[in-house]
Amino acid sequence: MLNKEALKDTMKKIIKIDYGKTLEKAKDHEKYVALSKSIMEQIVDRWIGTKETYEESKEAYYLSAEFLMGRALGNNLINLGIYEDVKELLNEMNIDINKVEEIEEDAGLGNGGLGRLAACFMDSAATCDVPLTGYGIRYSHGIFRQKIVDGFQVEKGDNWLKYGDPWSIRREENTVLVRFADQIVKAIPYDTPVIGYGTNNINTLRLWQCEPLVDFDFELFNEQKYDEAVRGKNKAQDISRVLYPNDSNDDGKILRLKQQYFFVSASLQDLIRKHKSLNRDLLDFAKYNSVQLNDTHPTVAIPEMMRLLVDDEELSWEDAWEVTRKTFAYTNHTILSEALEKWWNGYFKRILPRIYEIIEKIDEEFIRELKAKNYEKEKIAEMRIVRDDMIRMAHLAIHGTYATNGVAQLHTDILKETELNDWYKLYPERFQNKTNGITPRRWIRLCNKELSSLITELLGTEEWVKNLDLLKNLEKYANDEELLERFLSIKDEKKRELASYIKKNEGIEVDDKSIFDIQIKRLHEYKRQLLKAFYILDLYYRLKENPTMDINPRTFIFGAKAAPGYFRAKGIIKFINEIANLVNNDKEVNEKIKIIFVQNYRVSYAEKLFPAADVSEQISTAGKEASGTGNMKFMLNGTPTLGTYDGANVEIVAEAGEENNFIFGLRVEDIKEMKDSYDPKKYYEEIPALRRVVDTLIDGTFSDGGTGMFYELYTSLLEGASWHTADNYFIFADFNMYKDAQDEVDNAYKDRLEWAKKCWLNMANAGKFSSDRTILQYANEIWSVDQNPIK
Ligand code: B1N
Repeated sequence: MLNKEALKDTMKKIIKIDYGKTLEKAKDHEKYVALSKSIMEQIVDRWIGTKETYEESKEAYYLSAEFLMGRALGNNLINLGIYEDVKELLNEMNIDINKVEEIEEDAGLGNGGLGRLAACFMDSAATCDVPLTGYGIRYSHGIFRQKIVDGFQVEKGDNWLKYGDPWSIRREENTVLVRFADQIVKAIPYDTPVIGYGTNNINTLRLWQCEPLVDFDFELFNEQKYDEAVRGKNKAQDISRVLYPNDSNDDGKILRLKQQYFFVSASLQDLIRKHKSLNRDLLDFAKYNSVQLNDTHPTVAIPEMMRLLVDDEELSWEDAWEVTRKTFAYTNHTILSEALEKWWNGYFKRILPRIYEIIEKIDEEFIRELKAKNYEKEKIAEMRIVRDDMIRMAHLAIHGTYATNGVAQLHTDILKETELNDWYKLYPERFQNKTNGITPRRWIRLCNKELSSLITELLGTEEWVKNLDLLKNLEKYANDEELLERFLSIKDEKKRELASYIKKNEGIEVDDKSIFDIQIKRLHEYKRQLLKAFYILDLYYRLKENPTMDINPRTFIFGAKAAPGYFRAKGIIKFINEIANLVNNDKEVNEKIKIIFVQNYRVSYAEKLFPAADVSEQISTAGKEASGTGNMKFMLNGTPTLGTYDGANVEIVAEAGEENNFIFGLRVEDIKEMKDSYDPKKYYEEIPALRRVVDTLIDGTFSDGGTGMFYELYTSLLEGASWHTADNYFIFADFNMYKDAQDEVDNAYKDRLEWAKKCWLNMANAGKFSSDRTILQYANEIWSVDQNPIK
């Protein structure tokens, strides 16, 4: 299949042309670039063919401010089915494939789950031959690189392009102009192939880079005003310079608004141009195009589409509205109020005055619609799009689209019954659920080759990588001791690999025989890393009191970035690291427990963590985590969940069985009931163990370096703050139940085979959580696009 000689020759040529040297003298990153470009050469024809085939019928587009792609090389080799061949070839050339893979920088153009979901969707669409193109921003700098210094998070710039970007092609000829009131810029597309697994289809991720119209002002230069001569250039490049590092948090900054409008306008111009070039009527636009809005971040697409159709294409307002509303669909990813985007209309008036006019007109017509339906004044005020000088993007998104979906059943139910209930009553037919998924290619086939081989051996085929429901056939091995031993030895191997990676990166020795208890996700109060921290500290004190306590040795692992401006989240990181410092340096408990906070958690680190996990921590306050997707990655790698009834945990447990997981804590209904009377002080006073660990925030046990972080955390729990009630994520109320569940975990782990069985049954029941299933539901139930395999 793979022509090794040809690949080798191409690599050699590229190293000559690009670096002016021979292969023998090439650096690892040069070999990486040469190999990647050689693969690009091999796929270009199929890429072109896919594009041409797709143009014949309806296509879908995924507009997203974030695509958290991670590394490309290993994944592309796996999807092309040539990983082993290339590994062999490199071996013959005295090159270690692992080294070449490890040199690649992550494309970290996203924050967390929302951005990674977009990346999984791209992989699944390509694999399932679904005509889906991704549109986003080619940030020069992705999510910051995190260092831990003295226990504090320190942010460094991310420079993912330092070795170039061999996986993208700059398409100068498809440049479009984007106009703001104060500036006109060029949007230049960079296309990256999205290679499906086991198919000839190759889809496209098109990311826009912002550049100035004129590079350089020669007149100013000649007047020796050097700074001014490049000022316009810098101002334009600012727009695609850096990803906003907020996850589940809205930062109403003018530059962020410019980013959103920039990529949305460029993408829609691109679509309209293509539609017209195929000689299609604009009134038929929605017949050929369906555009998914990934959260509200690209919602300015709705008024921008109106502007393009009415002002530029001279459609009537009514026709344009009809086309627009039939084109877009909206996915909601959160109900946290601080994450719901609201823009001050002053920004719009200043930067995008025509867009603001259009939004006002949409709002006026909406009010008319509600009045005609006899809505009361107050209800109208609550639902309208512009209120108190703020534009509420979720309202615009629901009103201006034909479908709104949540990302897990529980989340969708909460949207319909509570958060968006008014909207559900107004447009019941628009609401849908699309439970998230993850791609099995990256999240097991690539990152856990050992377990993948075992599965393939048992099933006698690799089909499961494309049809994850086949894993169900593995259930019958759940009592096969010999098989479970093989599973456990793979887990052990992955744990040893992780341990040595941790040793190298964090400089800490971990016991690879201990339970690896892992919580990896963005740092946020609602995700309750603090609950786990309190539990560990309590366990530490119990061990000190009772050194012979019989527990399995455990390594508690955290990985999390905090938004740079999120003071409390940073305080929690410092607190965890203070506990780690105490515990890890105490010889008395060292054989039993250890705490690792891995630095710079990201996609490529995740690929090492998920396969090595014994316990998956999914402990958010019920009702707050829309779905979660890390929970699915653990499950697929055979790891039981220790979690609350929240997000997709509910569905995970329904598939894998409650008896194979550890579910605890308050449920959505419980919280609803006790919300108004909740008094965390009562728990604090009545549970001495809780009080003891909470008090360490203020009693001098630990130091926050004089930042006031710990005191602030303490008061947020016991007193609340101007914007929230005390302990508003119910950590105290769940503390004892979490502790009990943790004890159960410890107990269950003692029986190795019983434990392995739980792991196995989780893996065997993970089929539902393939993003192939999710993407086909979007294709069938929202976009109405057909799978379209190329010849
Ligand atoms: O989206 C994921 C879900 O699995 C998670 O539960 C959810 O928290 C996450 C503003 C967000 N919701 N909202 C965001 C990201 C960036 C930003 O600037 C909000 N991320 C989620 C996938 O559905």
